[in-house]
Amino acid sequence: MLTDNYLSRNYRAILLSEMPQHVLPVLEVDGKQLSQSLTICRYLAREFHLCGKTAWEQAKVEEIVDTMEDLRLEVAKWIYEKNETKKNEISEHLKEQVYPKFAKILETSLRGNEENDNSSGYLVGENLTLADLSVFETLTFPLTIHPSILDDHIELQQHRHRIKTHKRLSDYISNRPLRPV
Ligand SMILES: N[C@@H](CCC(=O)N[C@@H](CS)C(=O)NCC(=O)O)C(=O)O
Repeated sequence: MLTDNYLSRNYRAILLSEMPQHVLPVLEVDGKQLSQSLTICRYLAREFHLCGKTAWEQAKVEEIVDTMEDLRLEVAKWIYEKNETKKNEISEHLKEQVYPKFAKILETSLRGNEENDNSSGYLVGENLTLADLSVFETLTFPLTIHPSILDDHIELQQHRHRIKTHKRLSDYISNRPLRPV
């Protein structure tokens, strides 16, 4: 049973001081605490069999997760920039260079999986993996600031829809609270 505790800013400072690395997120399992978001993702993926079936599939899943971390770092530049002029420049760079580059990488991965006789519509192998979740989640915030990112990428739109409507995910995705960045 997962409890998703999102904290208001007021409680955050108090709680952070009690966290092992004084940052969030932290996963608590049976009273034990685990820091680092990607470590948490990989642990949960192993627990719930979302890492790929073979060593090769596992590597391909990690390749996509690491690629999404590269995208997240690019978007973070926009989030943390305070100067309006520079922020607009980063926004243009994201729209003209960064999103198209990552969209191409993801389309190639989707097509590569199909060419390996996987008609699942997932990124790696025949089943949902952490790679699909990582792509879905990493694009969620950018789509709120740049809603047209996927306009020219029908396969990625279909992939997003597939994750959003997955029977084990749709309730959670449609009912979870919006998170300020
Ligand atoms: N590499 C860490 C970074 C964790 C991190 O920097 N978390 C931020 C929030 S995104 C935090 O808790 N900062 C302290 C604060 O908000 O005061 C991870 O991915 O979990």
